[in-house]
Amino acid sequence: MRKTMLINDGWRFTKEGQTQAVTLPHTWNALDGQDGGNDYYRGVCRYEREIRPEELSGEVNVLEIDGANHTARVYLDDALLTTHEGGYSAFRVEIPRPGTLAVEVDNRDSDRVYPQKADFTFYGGLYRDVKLISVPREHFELLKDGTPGIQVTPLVDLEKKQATVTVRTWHNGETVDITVHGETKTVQREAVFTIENVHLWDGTNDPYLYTATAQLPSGDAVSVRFGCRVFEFDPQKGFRLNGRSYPLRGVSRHQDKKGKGNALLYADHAADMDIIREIGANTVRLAHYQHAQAFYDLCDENGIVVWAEIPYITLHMPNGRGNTLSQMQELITQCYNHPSIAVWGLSNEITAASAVNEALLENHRALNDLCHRLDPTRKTTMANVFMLEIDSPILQIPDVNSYNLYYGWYLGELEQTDEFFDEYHAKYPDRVIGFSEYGADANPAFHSAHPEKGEYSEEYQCLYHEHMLRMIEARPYLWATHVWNLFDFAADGRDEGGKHGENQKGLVTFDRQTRKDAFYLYKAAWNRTEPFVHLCGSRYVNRCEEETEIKVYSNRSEVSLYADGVLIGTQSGTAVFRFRLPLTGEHQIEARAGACRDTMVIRRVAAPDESYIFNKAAASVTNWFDAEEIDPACFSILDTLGEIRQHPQAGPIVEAMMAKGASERGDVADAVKDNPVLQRMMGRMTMVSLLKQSGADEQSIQRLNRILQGIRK
Ligand code: ADA
Repeated sequence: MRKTMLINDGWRFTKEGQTQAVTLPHTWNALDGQDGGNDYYRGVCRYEREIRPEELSGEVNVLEIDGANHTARVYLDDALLTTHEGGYSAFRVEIPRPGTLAVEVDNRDSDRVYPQKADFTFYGGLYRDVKLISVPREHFELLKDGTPGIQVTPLVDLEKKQATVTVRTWHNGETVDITVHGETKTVQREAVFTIENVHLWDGTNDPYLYTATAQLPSGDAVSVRFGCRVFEFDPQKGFRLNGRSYPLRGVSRHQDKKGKGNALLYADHAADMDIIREIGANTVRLAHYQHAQAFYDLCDENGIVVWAEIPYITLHMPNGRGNTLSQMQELITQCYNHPSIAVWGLSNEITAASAVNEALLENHRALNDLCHRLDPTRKTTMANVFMLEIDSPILQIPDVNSYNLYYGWYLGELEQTDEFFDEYHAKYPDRVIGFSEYGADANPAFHSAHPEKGEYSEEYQCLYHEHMLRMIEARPYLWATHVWNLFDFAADGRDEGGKHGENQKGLVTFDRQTRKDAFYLYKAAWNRTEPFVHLCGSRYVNRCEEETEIKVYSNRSEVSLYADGVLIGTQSGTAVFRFRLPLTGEHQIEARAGACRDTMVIRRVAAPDESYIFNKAAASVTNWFDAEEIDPACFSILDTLGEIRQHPQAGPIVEAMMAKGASERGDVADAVKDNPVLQRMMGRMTMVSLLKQSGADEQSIQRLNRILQGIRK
């Protein structure tokens, strides 16, 4: 018999000489990792617990630690039992006798353990479950890479409606009884089963799961669920599930939450999955590391197709090669049986801070080969940064490609996303391409009648995503698209958009309490089961425009708008419904679609509500520039950098201005200057948007405009 016991209680936690009692899951960065300043505690802390004789009830007793970020050293009565490098995968070690168990957890800088440079907080701690597994002398393998001891490979023949299920086991006995779908076979290690009239794991429609069980004569048994499905990737038709088109449209998720850090409970995971189901996504990218087994289980149960990855991110470390391979080995070993997983992600934006050189290529080839060796049934992918040239040799390594693009947020205009994919697809029609990240930050406190990037307004986030939704719908060849991110998350180094330490690209706030308006755009496009209607701008109460836009998101095809009980209009369409409404005083607004209702109150005010404006300086630039008379026969800040650059008189003026700005920004600017992709992209931007993004003040923008207006085109 096998006994698995949680030992989350009774721990003593010591940080900098101070000891306190804690219950796992626990992180020491729950608060300082989320409050900005990039100053959260990164050090070595110690967790201790007595292991009592009665807790070691097996002939062999194994400790399982599901997550210790990022390096753990495990001691029993001060003797080192094991060291584990990698903060997001599980590991096990045998506990030979009772005693004092101590786990030293280390989240200091390292030149060999990933991640070290990334836009999220590296919370230190024993932040997942810790267990004791007691087994007889004859038992399934436990130690190697945290293996479940059983591996199930279902291969489906769709025409015959048949699955061939190969079950492999690792154990130290002679024979094993393996049972699948009511049939038991006694074998040494491996058995093959045929399931006729197979019930498919069919995504969100019907995520049917089978169970495979293996038992040894000693009584030790393991049991896993598996699903029978066919995933295909077509460069023209995109993703296919079980032989039919099934575009993967969804979101990314980080594993942290306001006030808790990464120390989540099962209820937190389940609540996140409920939100994924509510928005109607059929895929999730579990970024940027191995997530809790509980979450992959939830994806299996809910039919959510998963992109799983390791934290090989931003910067290639010459000493980190072994760590990328061991993290991938653990990811695949521990997650192989999850039917929801479609791809293994090799790296994320790895060329953001590293050159594409032989060391980088070799590390990716080694990872790619490892994935194929451990799992010939799945594809590999990478999430590439927008600056990576599309003819880069690194794109030839993974089976399918993907890009993270933020045109229309950090740099460039929304339409450049469309152009990027059109160019890529025209040049490489035989390559599978996806859109692994896109998003725009929004703080639900900020609002705007004329949404612009950089405002952090909910309204700009909506416009951004409306564009991306249209862009995606027009390009069915995109195998997967993932919004960055479903939830705001901690990046302690950030300080922007009115919050410290948060990346606010979430469609839902960090505490999961507020669904931003953009959430409902995707819900309208993706959720086919729960009819709803949503009024945008319910937090944008005080408006000073004479006539305002009322926007409604709904998955119904007809929406009616009422103001103060009077019908304003009825519109047919999909997802987005726009109405104009003259504002006089305070108005009760109601949207109706079938039996669904949503209401809000808005009111006319004399002057803009300052509390809605994040960047007051940039807002005044916008106002000035909207009102100014600009002579189109002459150059102005409305022209693109590319157009101005080509003119013999205007060109040198902007070049000199750009060079001055660059010298103030140091090494980042060098990367921009030498990067042809960035240069091309900047060439397509208007001078005013470039200047605003670089933080130029109103006066200097006006000055440049006056100079340019003096030069005829
Ligand atoms: C990168 C990175 C993400 C994310 C994003 C952002 O693309 O892959 O981790 O943080 O930037 O929001 O800037």
